[in-house]
Amino acid sequence: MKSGFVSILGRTNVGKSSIINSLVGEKVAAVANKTQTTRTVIRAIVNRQNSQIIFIDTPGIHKPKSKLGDVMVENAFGVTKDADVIVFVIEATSEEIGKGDKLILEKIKEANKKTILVINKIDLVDKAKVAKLIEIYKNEYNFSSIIPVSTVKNINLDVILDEIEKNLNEGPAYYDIEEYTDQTTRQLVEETIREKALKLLQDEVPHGILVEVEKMKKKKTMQNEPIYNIEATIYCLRESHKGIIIGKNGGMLKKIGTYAREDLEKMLGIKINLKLWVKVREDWINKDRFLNSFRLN
Ligand SMILES: Nc1nc2c(ncn2[C@@H]2O[C@H](COP(=O)(O)OP(=O)(O)OP(=O)(O)O)[C@@H](O)[C@H]2O)c(=O)[nH]1
Ligand SMILES: [Mg+2]
Repeated sequence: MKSGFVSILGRTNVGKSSIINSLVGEKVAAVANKTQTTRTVIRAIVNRQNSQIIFIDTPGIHKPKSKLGDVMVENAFGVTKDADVIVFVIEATSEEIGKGDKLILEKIKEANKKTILVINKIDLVDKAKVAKLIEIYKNEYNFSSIIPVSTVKNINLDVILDEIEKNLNEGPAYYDIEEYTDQTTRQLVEETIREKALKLLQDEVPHGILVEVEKMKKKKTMQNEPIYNIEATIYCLRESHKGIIIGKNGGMLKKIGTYAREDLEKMLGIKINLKLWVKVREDWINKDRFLNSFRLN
């Protein structure tokens, strides 16, 4: 039996969470075509015949514009220090090694661990471009392997698991076989609501959203069917954002709620009654007292 912790590191929006969701086969982490989608470090578990791989999804590396951003980047590099294997994800569309990737490469060289380079989104470019990127990166570090993949087209994803397994040491199963994440149901609910808000809202509004579940109670309907009554608050940075999140005649909030409910019903296998509120928590992304829960230990 082999096992180990695998940290997924990369710039924001390169597809780290998409890769993890696909490899685990469950929706573990929020995915959106926005920067800074993942805010916290999330564990996701893949059980194979002779191994258990524990993935650590990390917030994307970016130039922080808030205290929250500082914490996110710090956490991403922080957990990578404890990983057995690093999976460094870059985008196939890159022309060369940009600033962000350069910084990550420096940290990888410092860590000097077994590192697999994954070039994601190959569906967007031609083969010659991928070959050129491989050449550029080969000269930078002695990667255990370089794997071009497309997560949306499901190309080469299983190769990532094979390569990780090769690089793991012998070890026990750290998690029960039926577990696939360390997140609580409450966290999954909060992340699902935030993901819908991220997808539906524009500009700076979605980056200042924080979701907190206030109540979660299982009940029976009149027809004796089980139902989850969930109430949550969406916090935002300022009054003007609140109006945008609620939308004309409450339309935007309704949409966020409907999309989140549909996903959660599938995920949790139970009917859900979801109530959402919107409140302002003025500039919380720069206030320490709200950021403590994001800090690791
Ligand atoms: N075309 C294409 N798009 C992809 C692929 N993989 C992921 N995406 C898209 O890329 C966007 C970002 O994906 P995420 O998985 O949220 O990226 P991330 O690296 O986790 O981002 P952060 O959490 O912000 O660091 C989403 O819109 C995905 O659908 C791929 O193989 N091809
Ligand atoms: Mg992510």
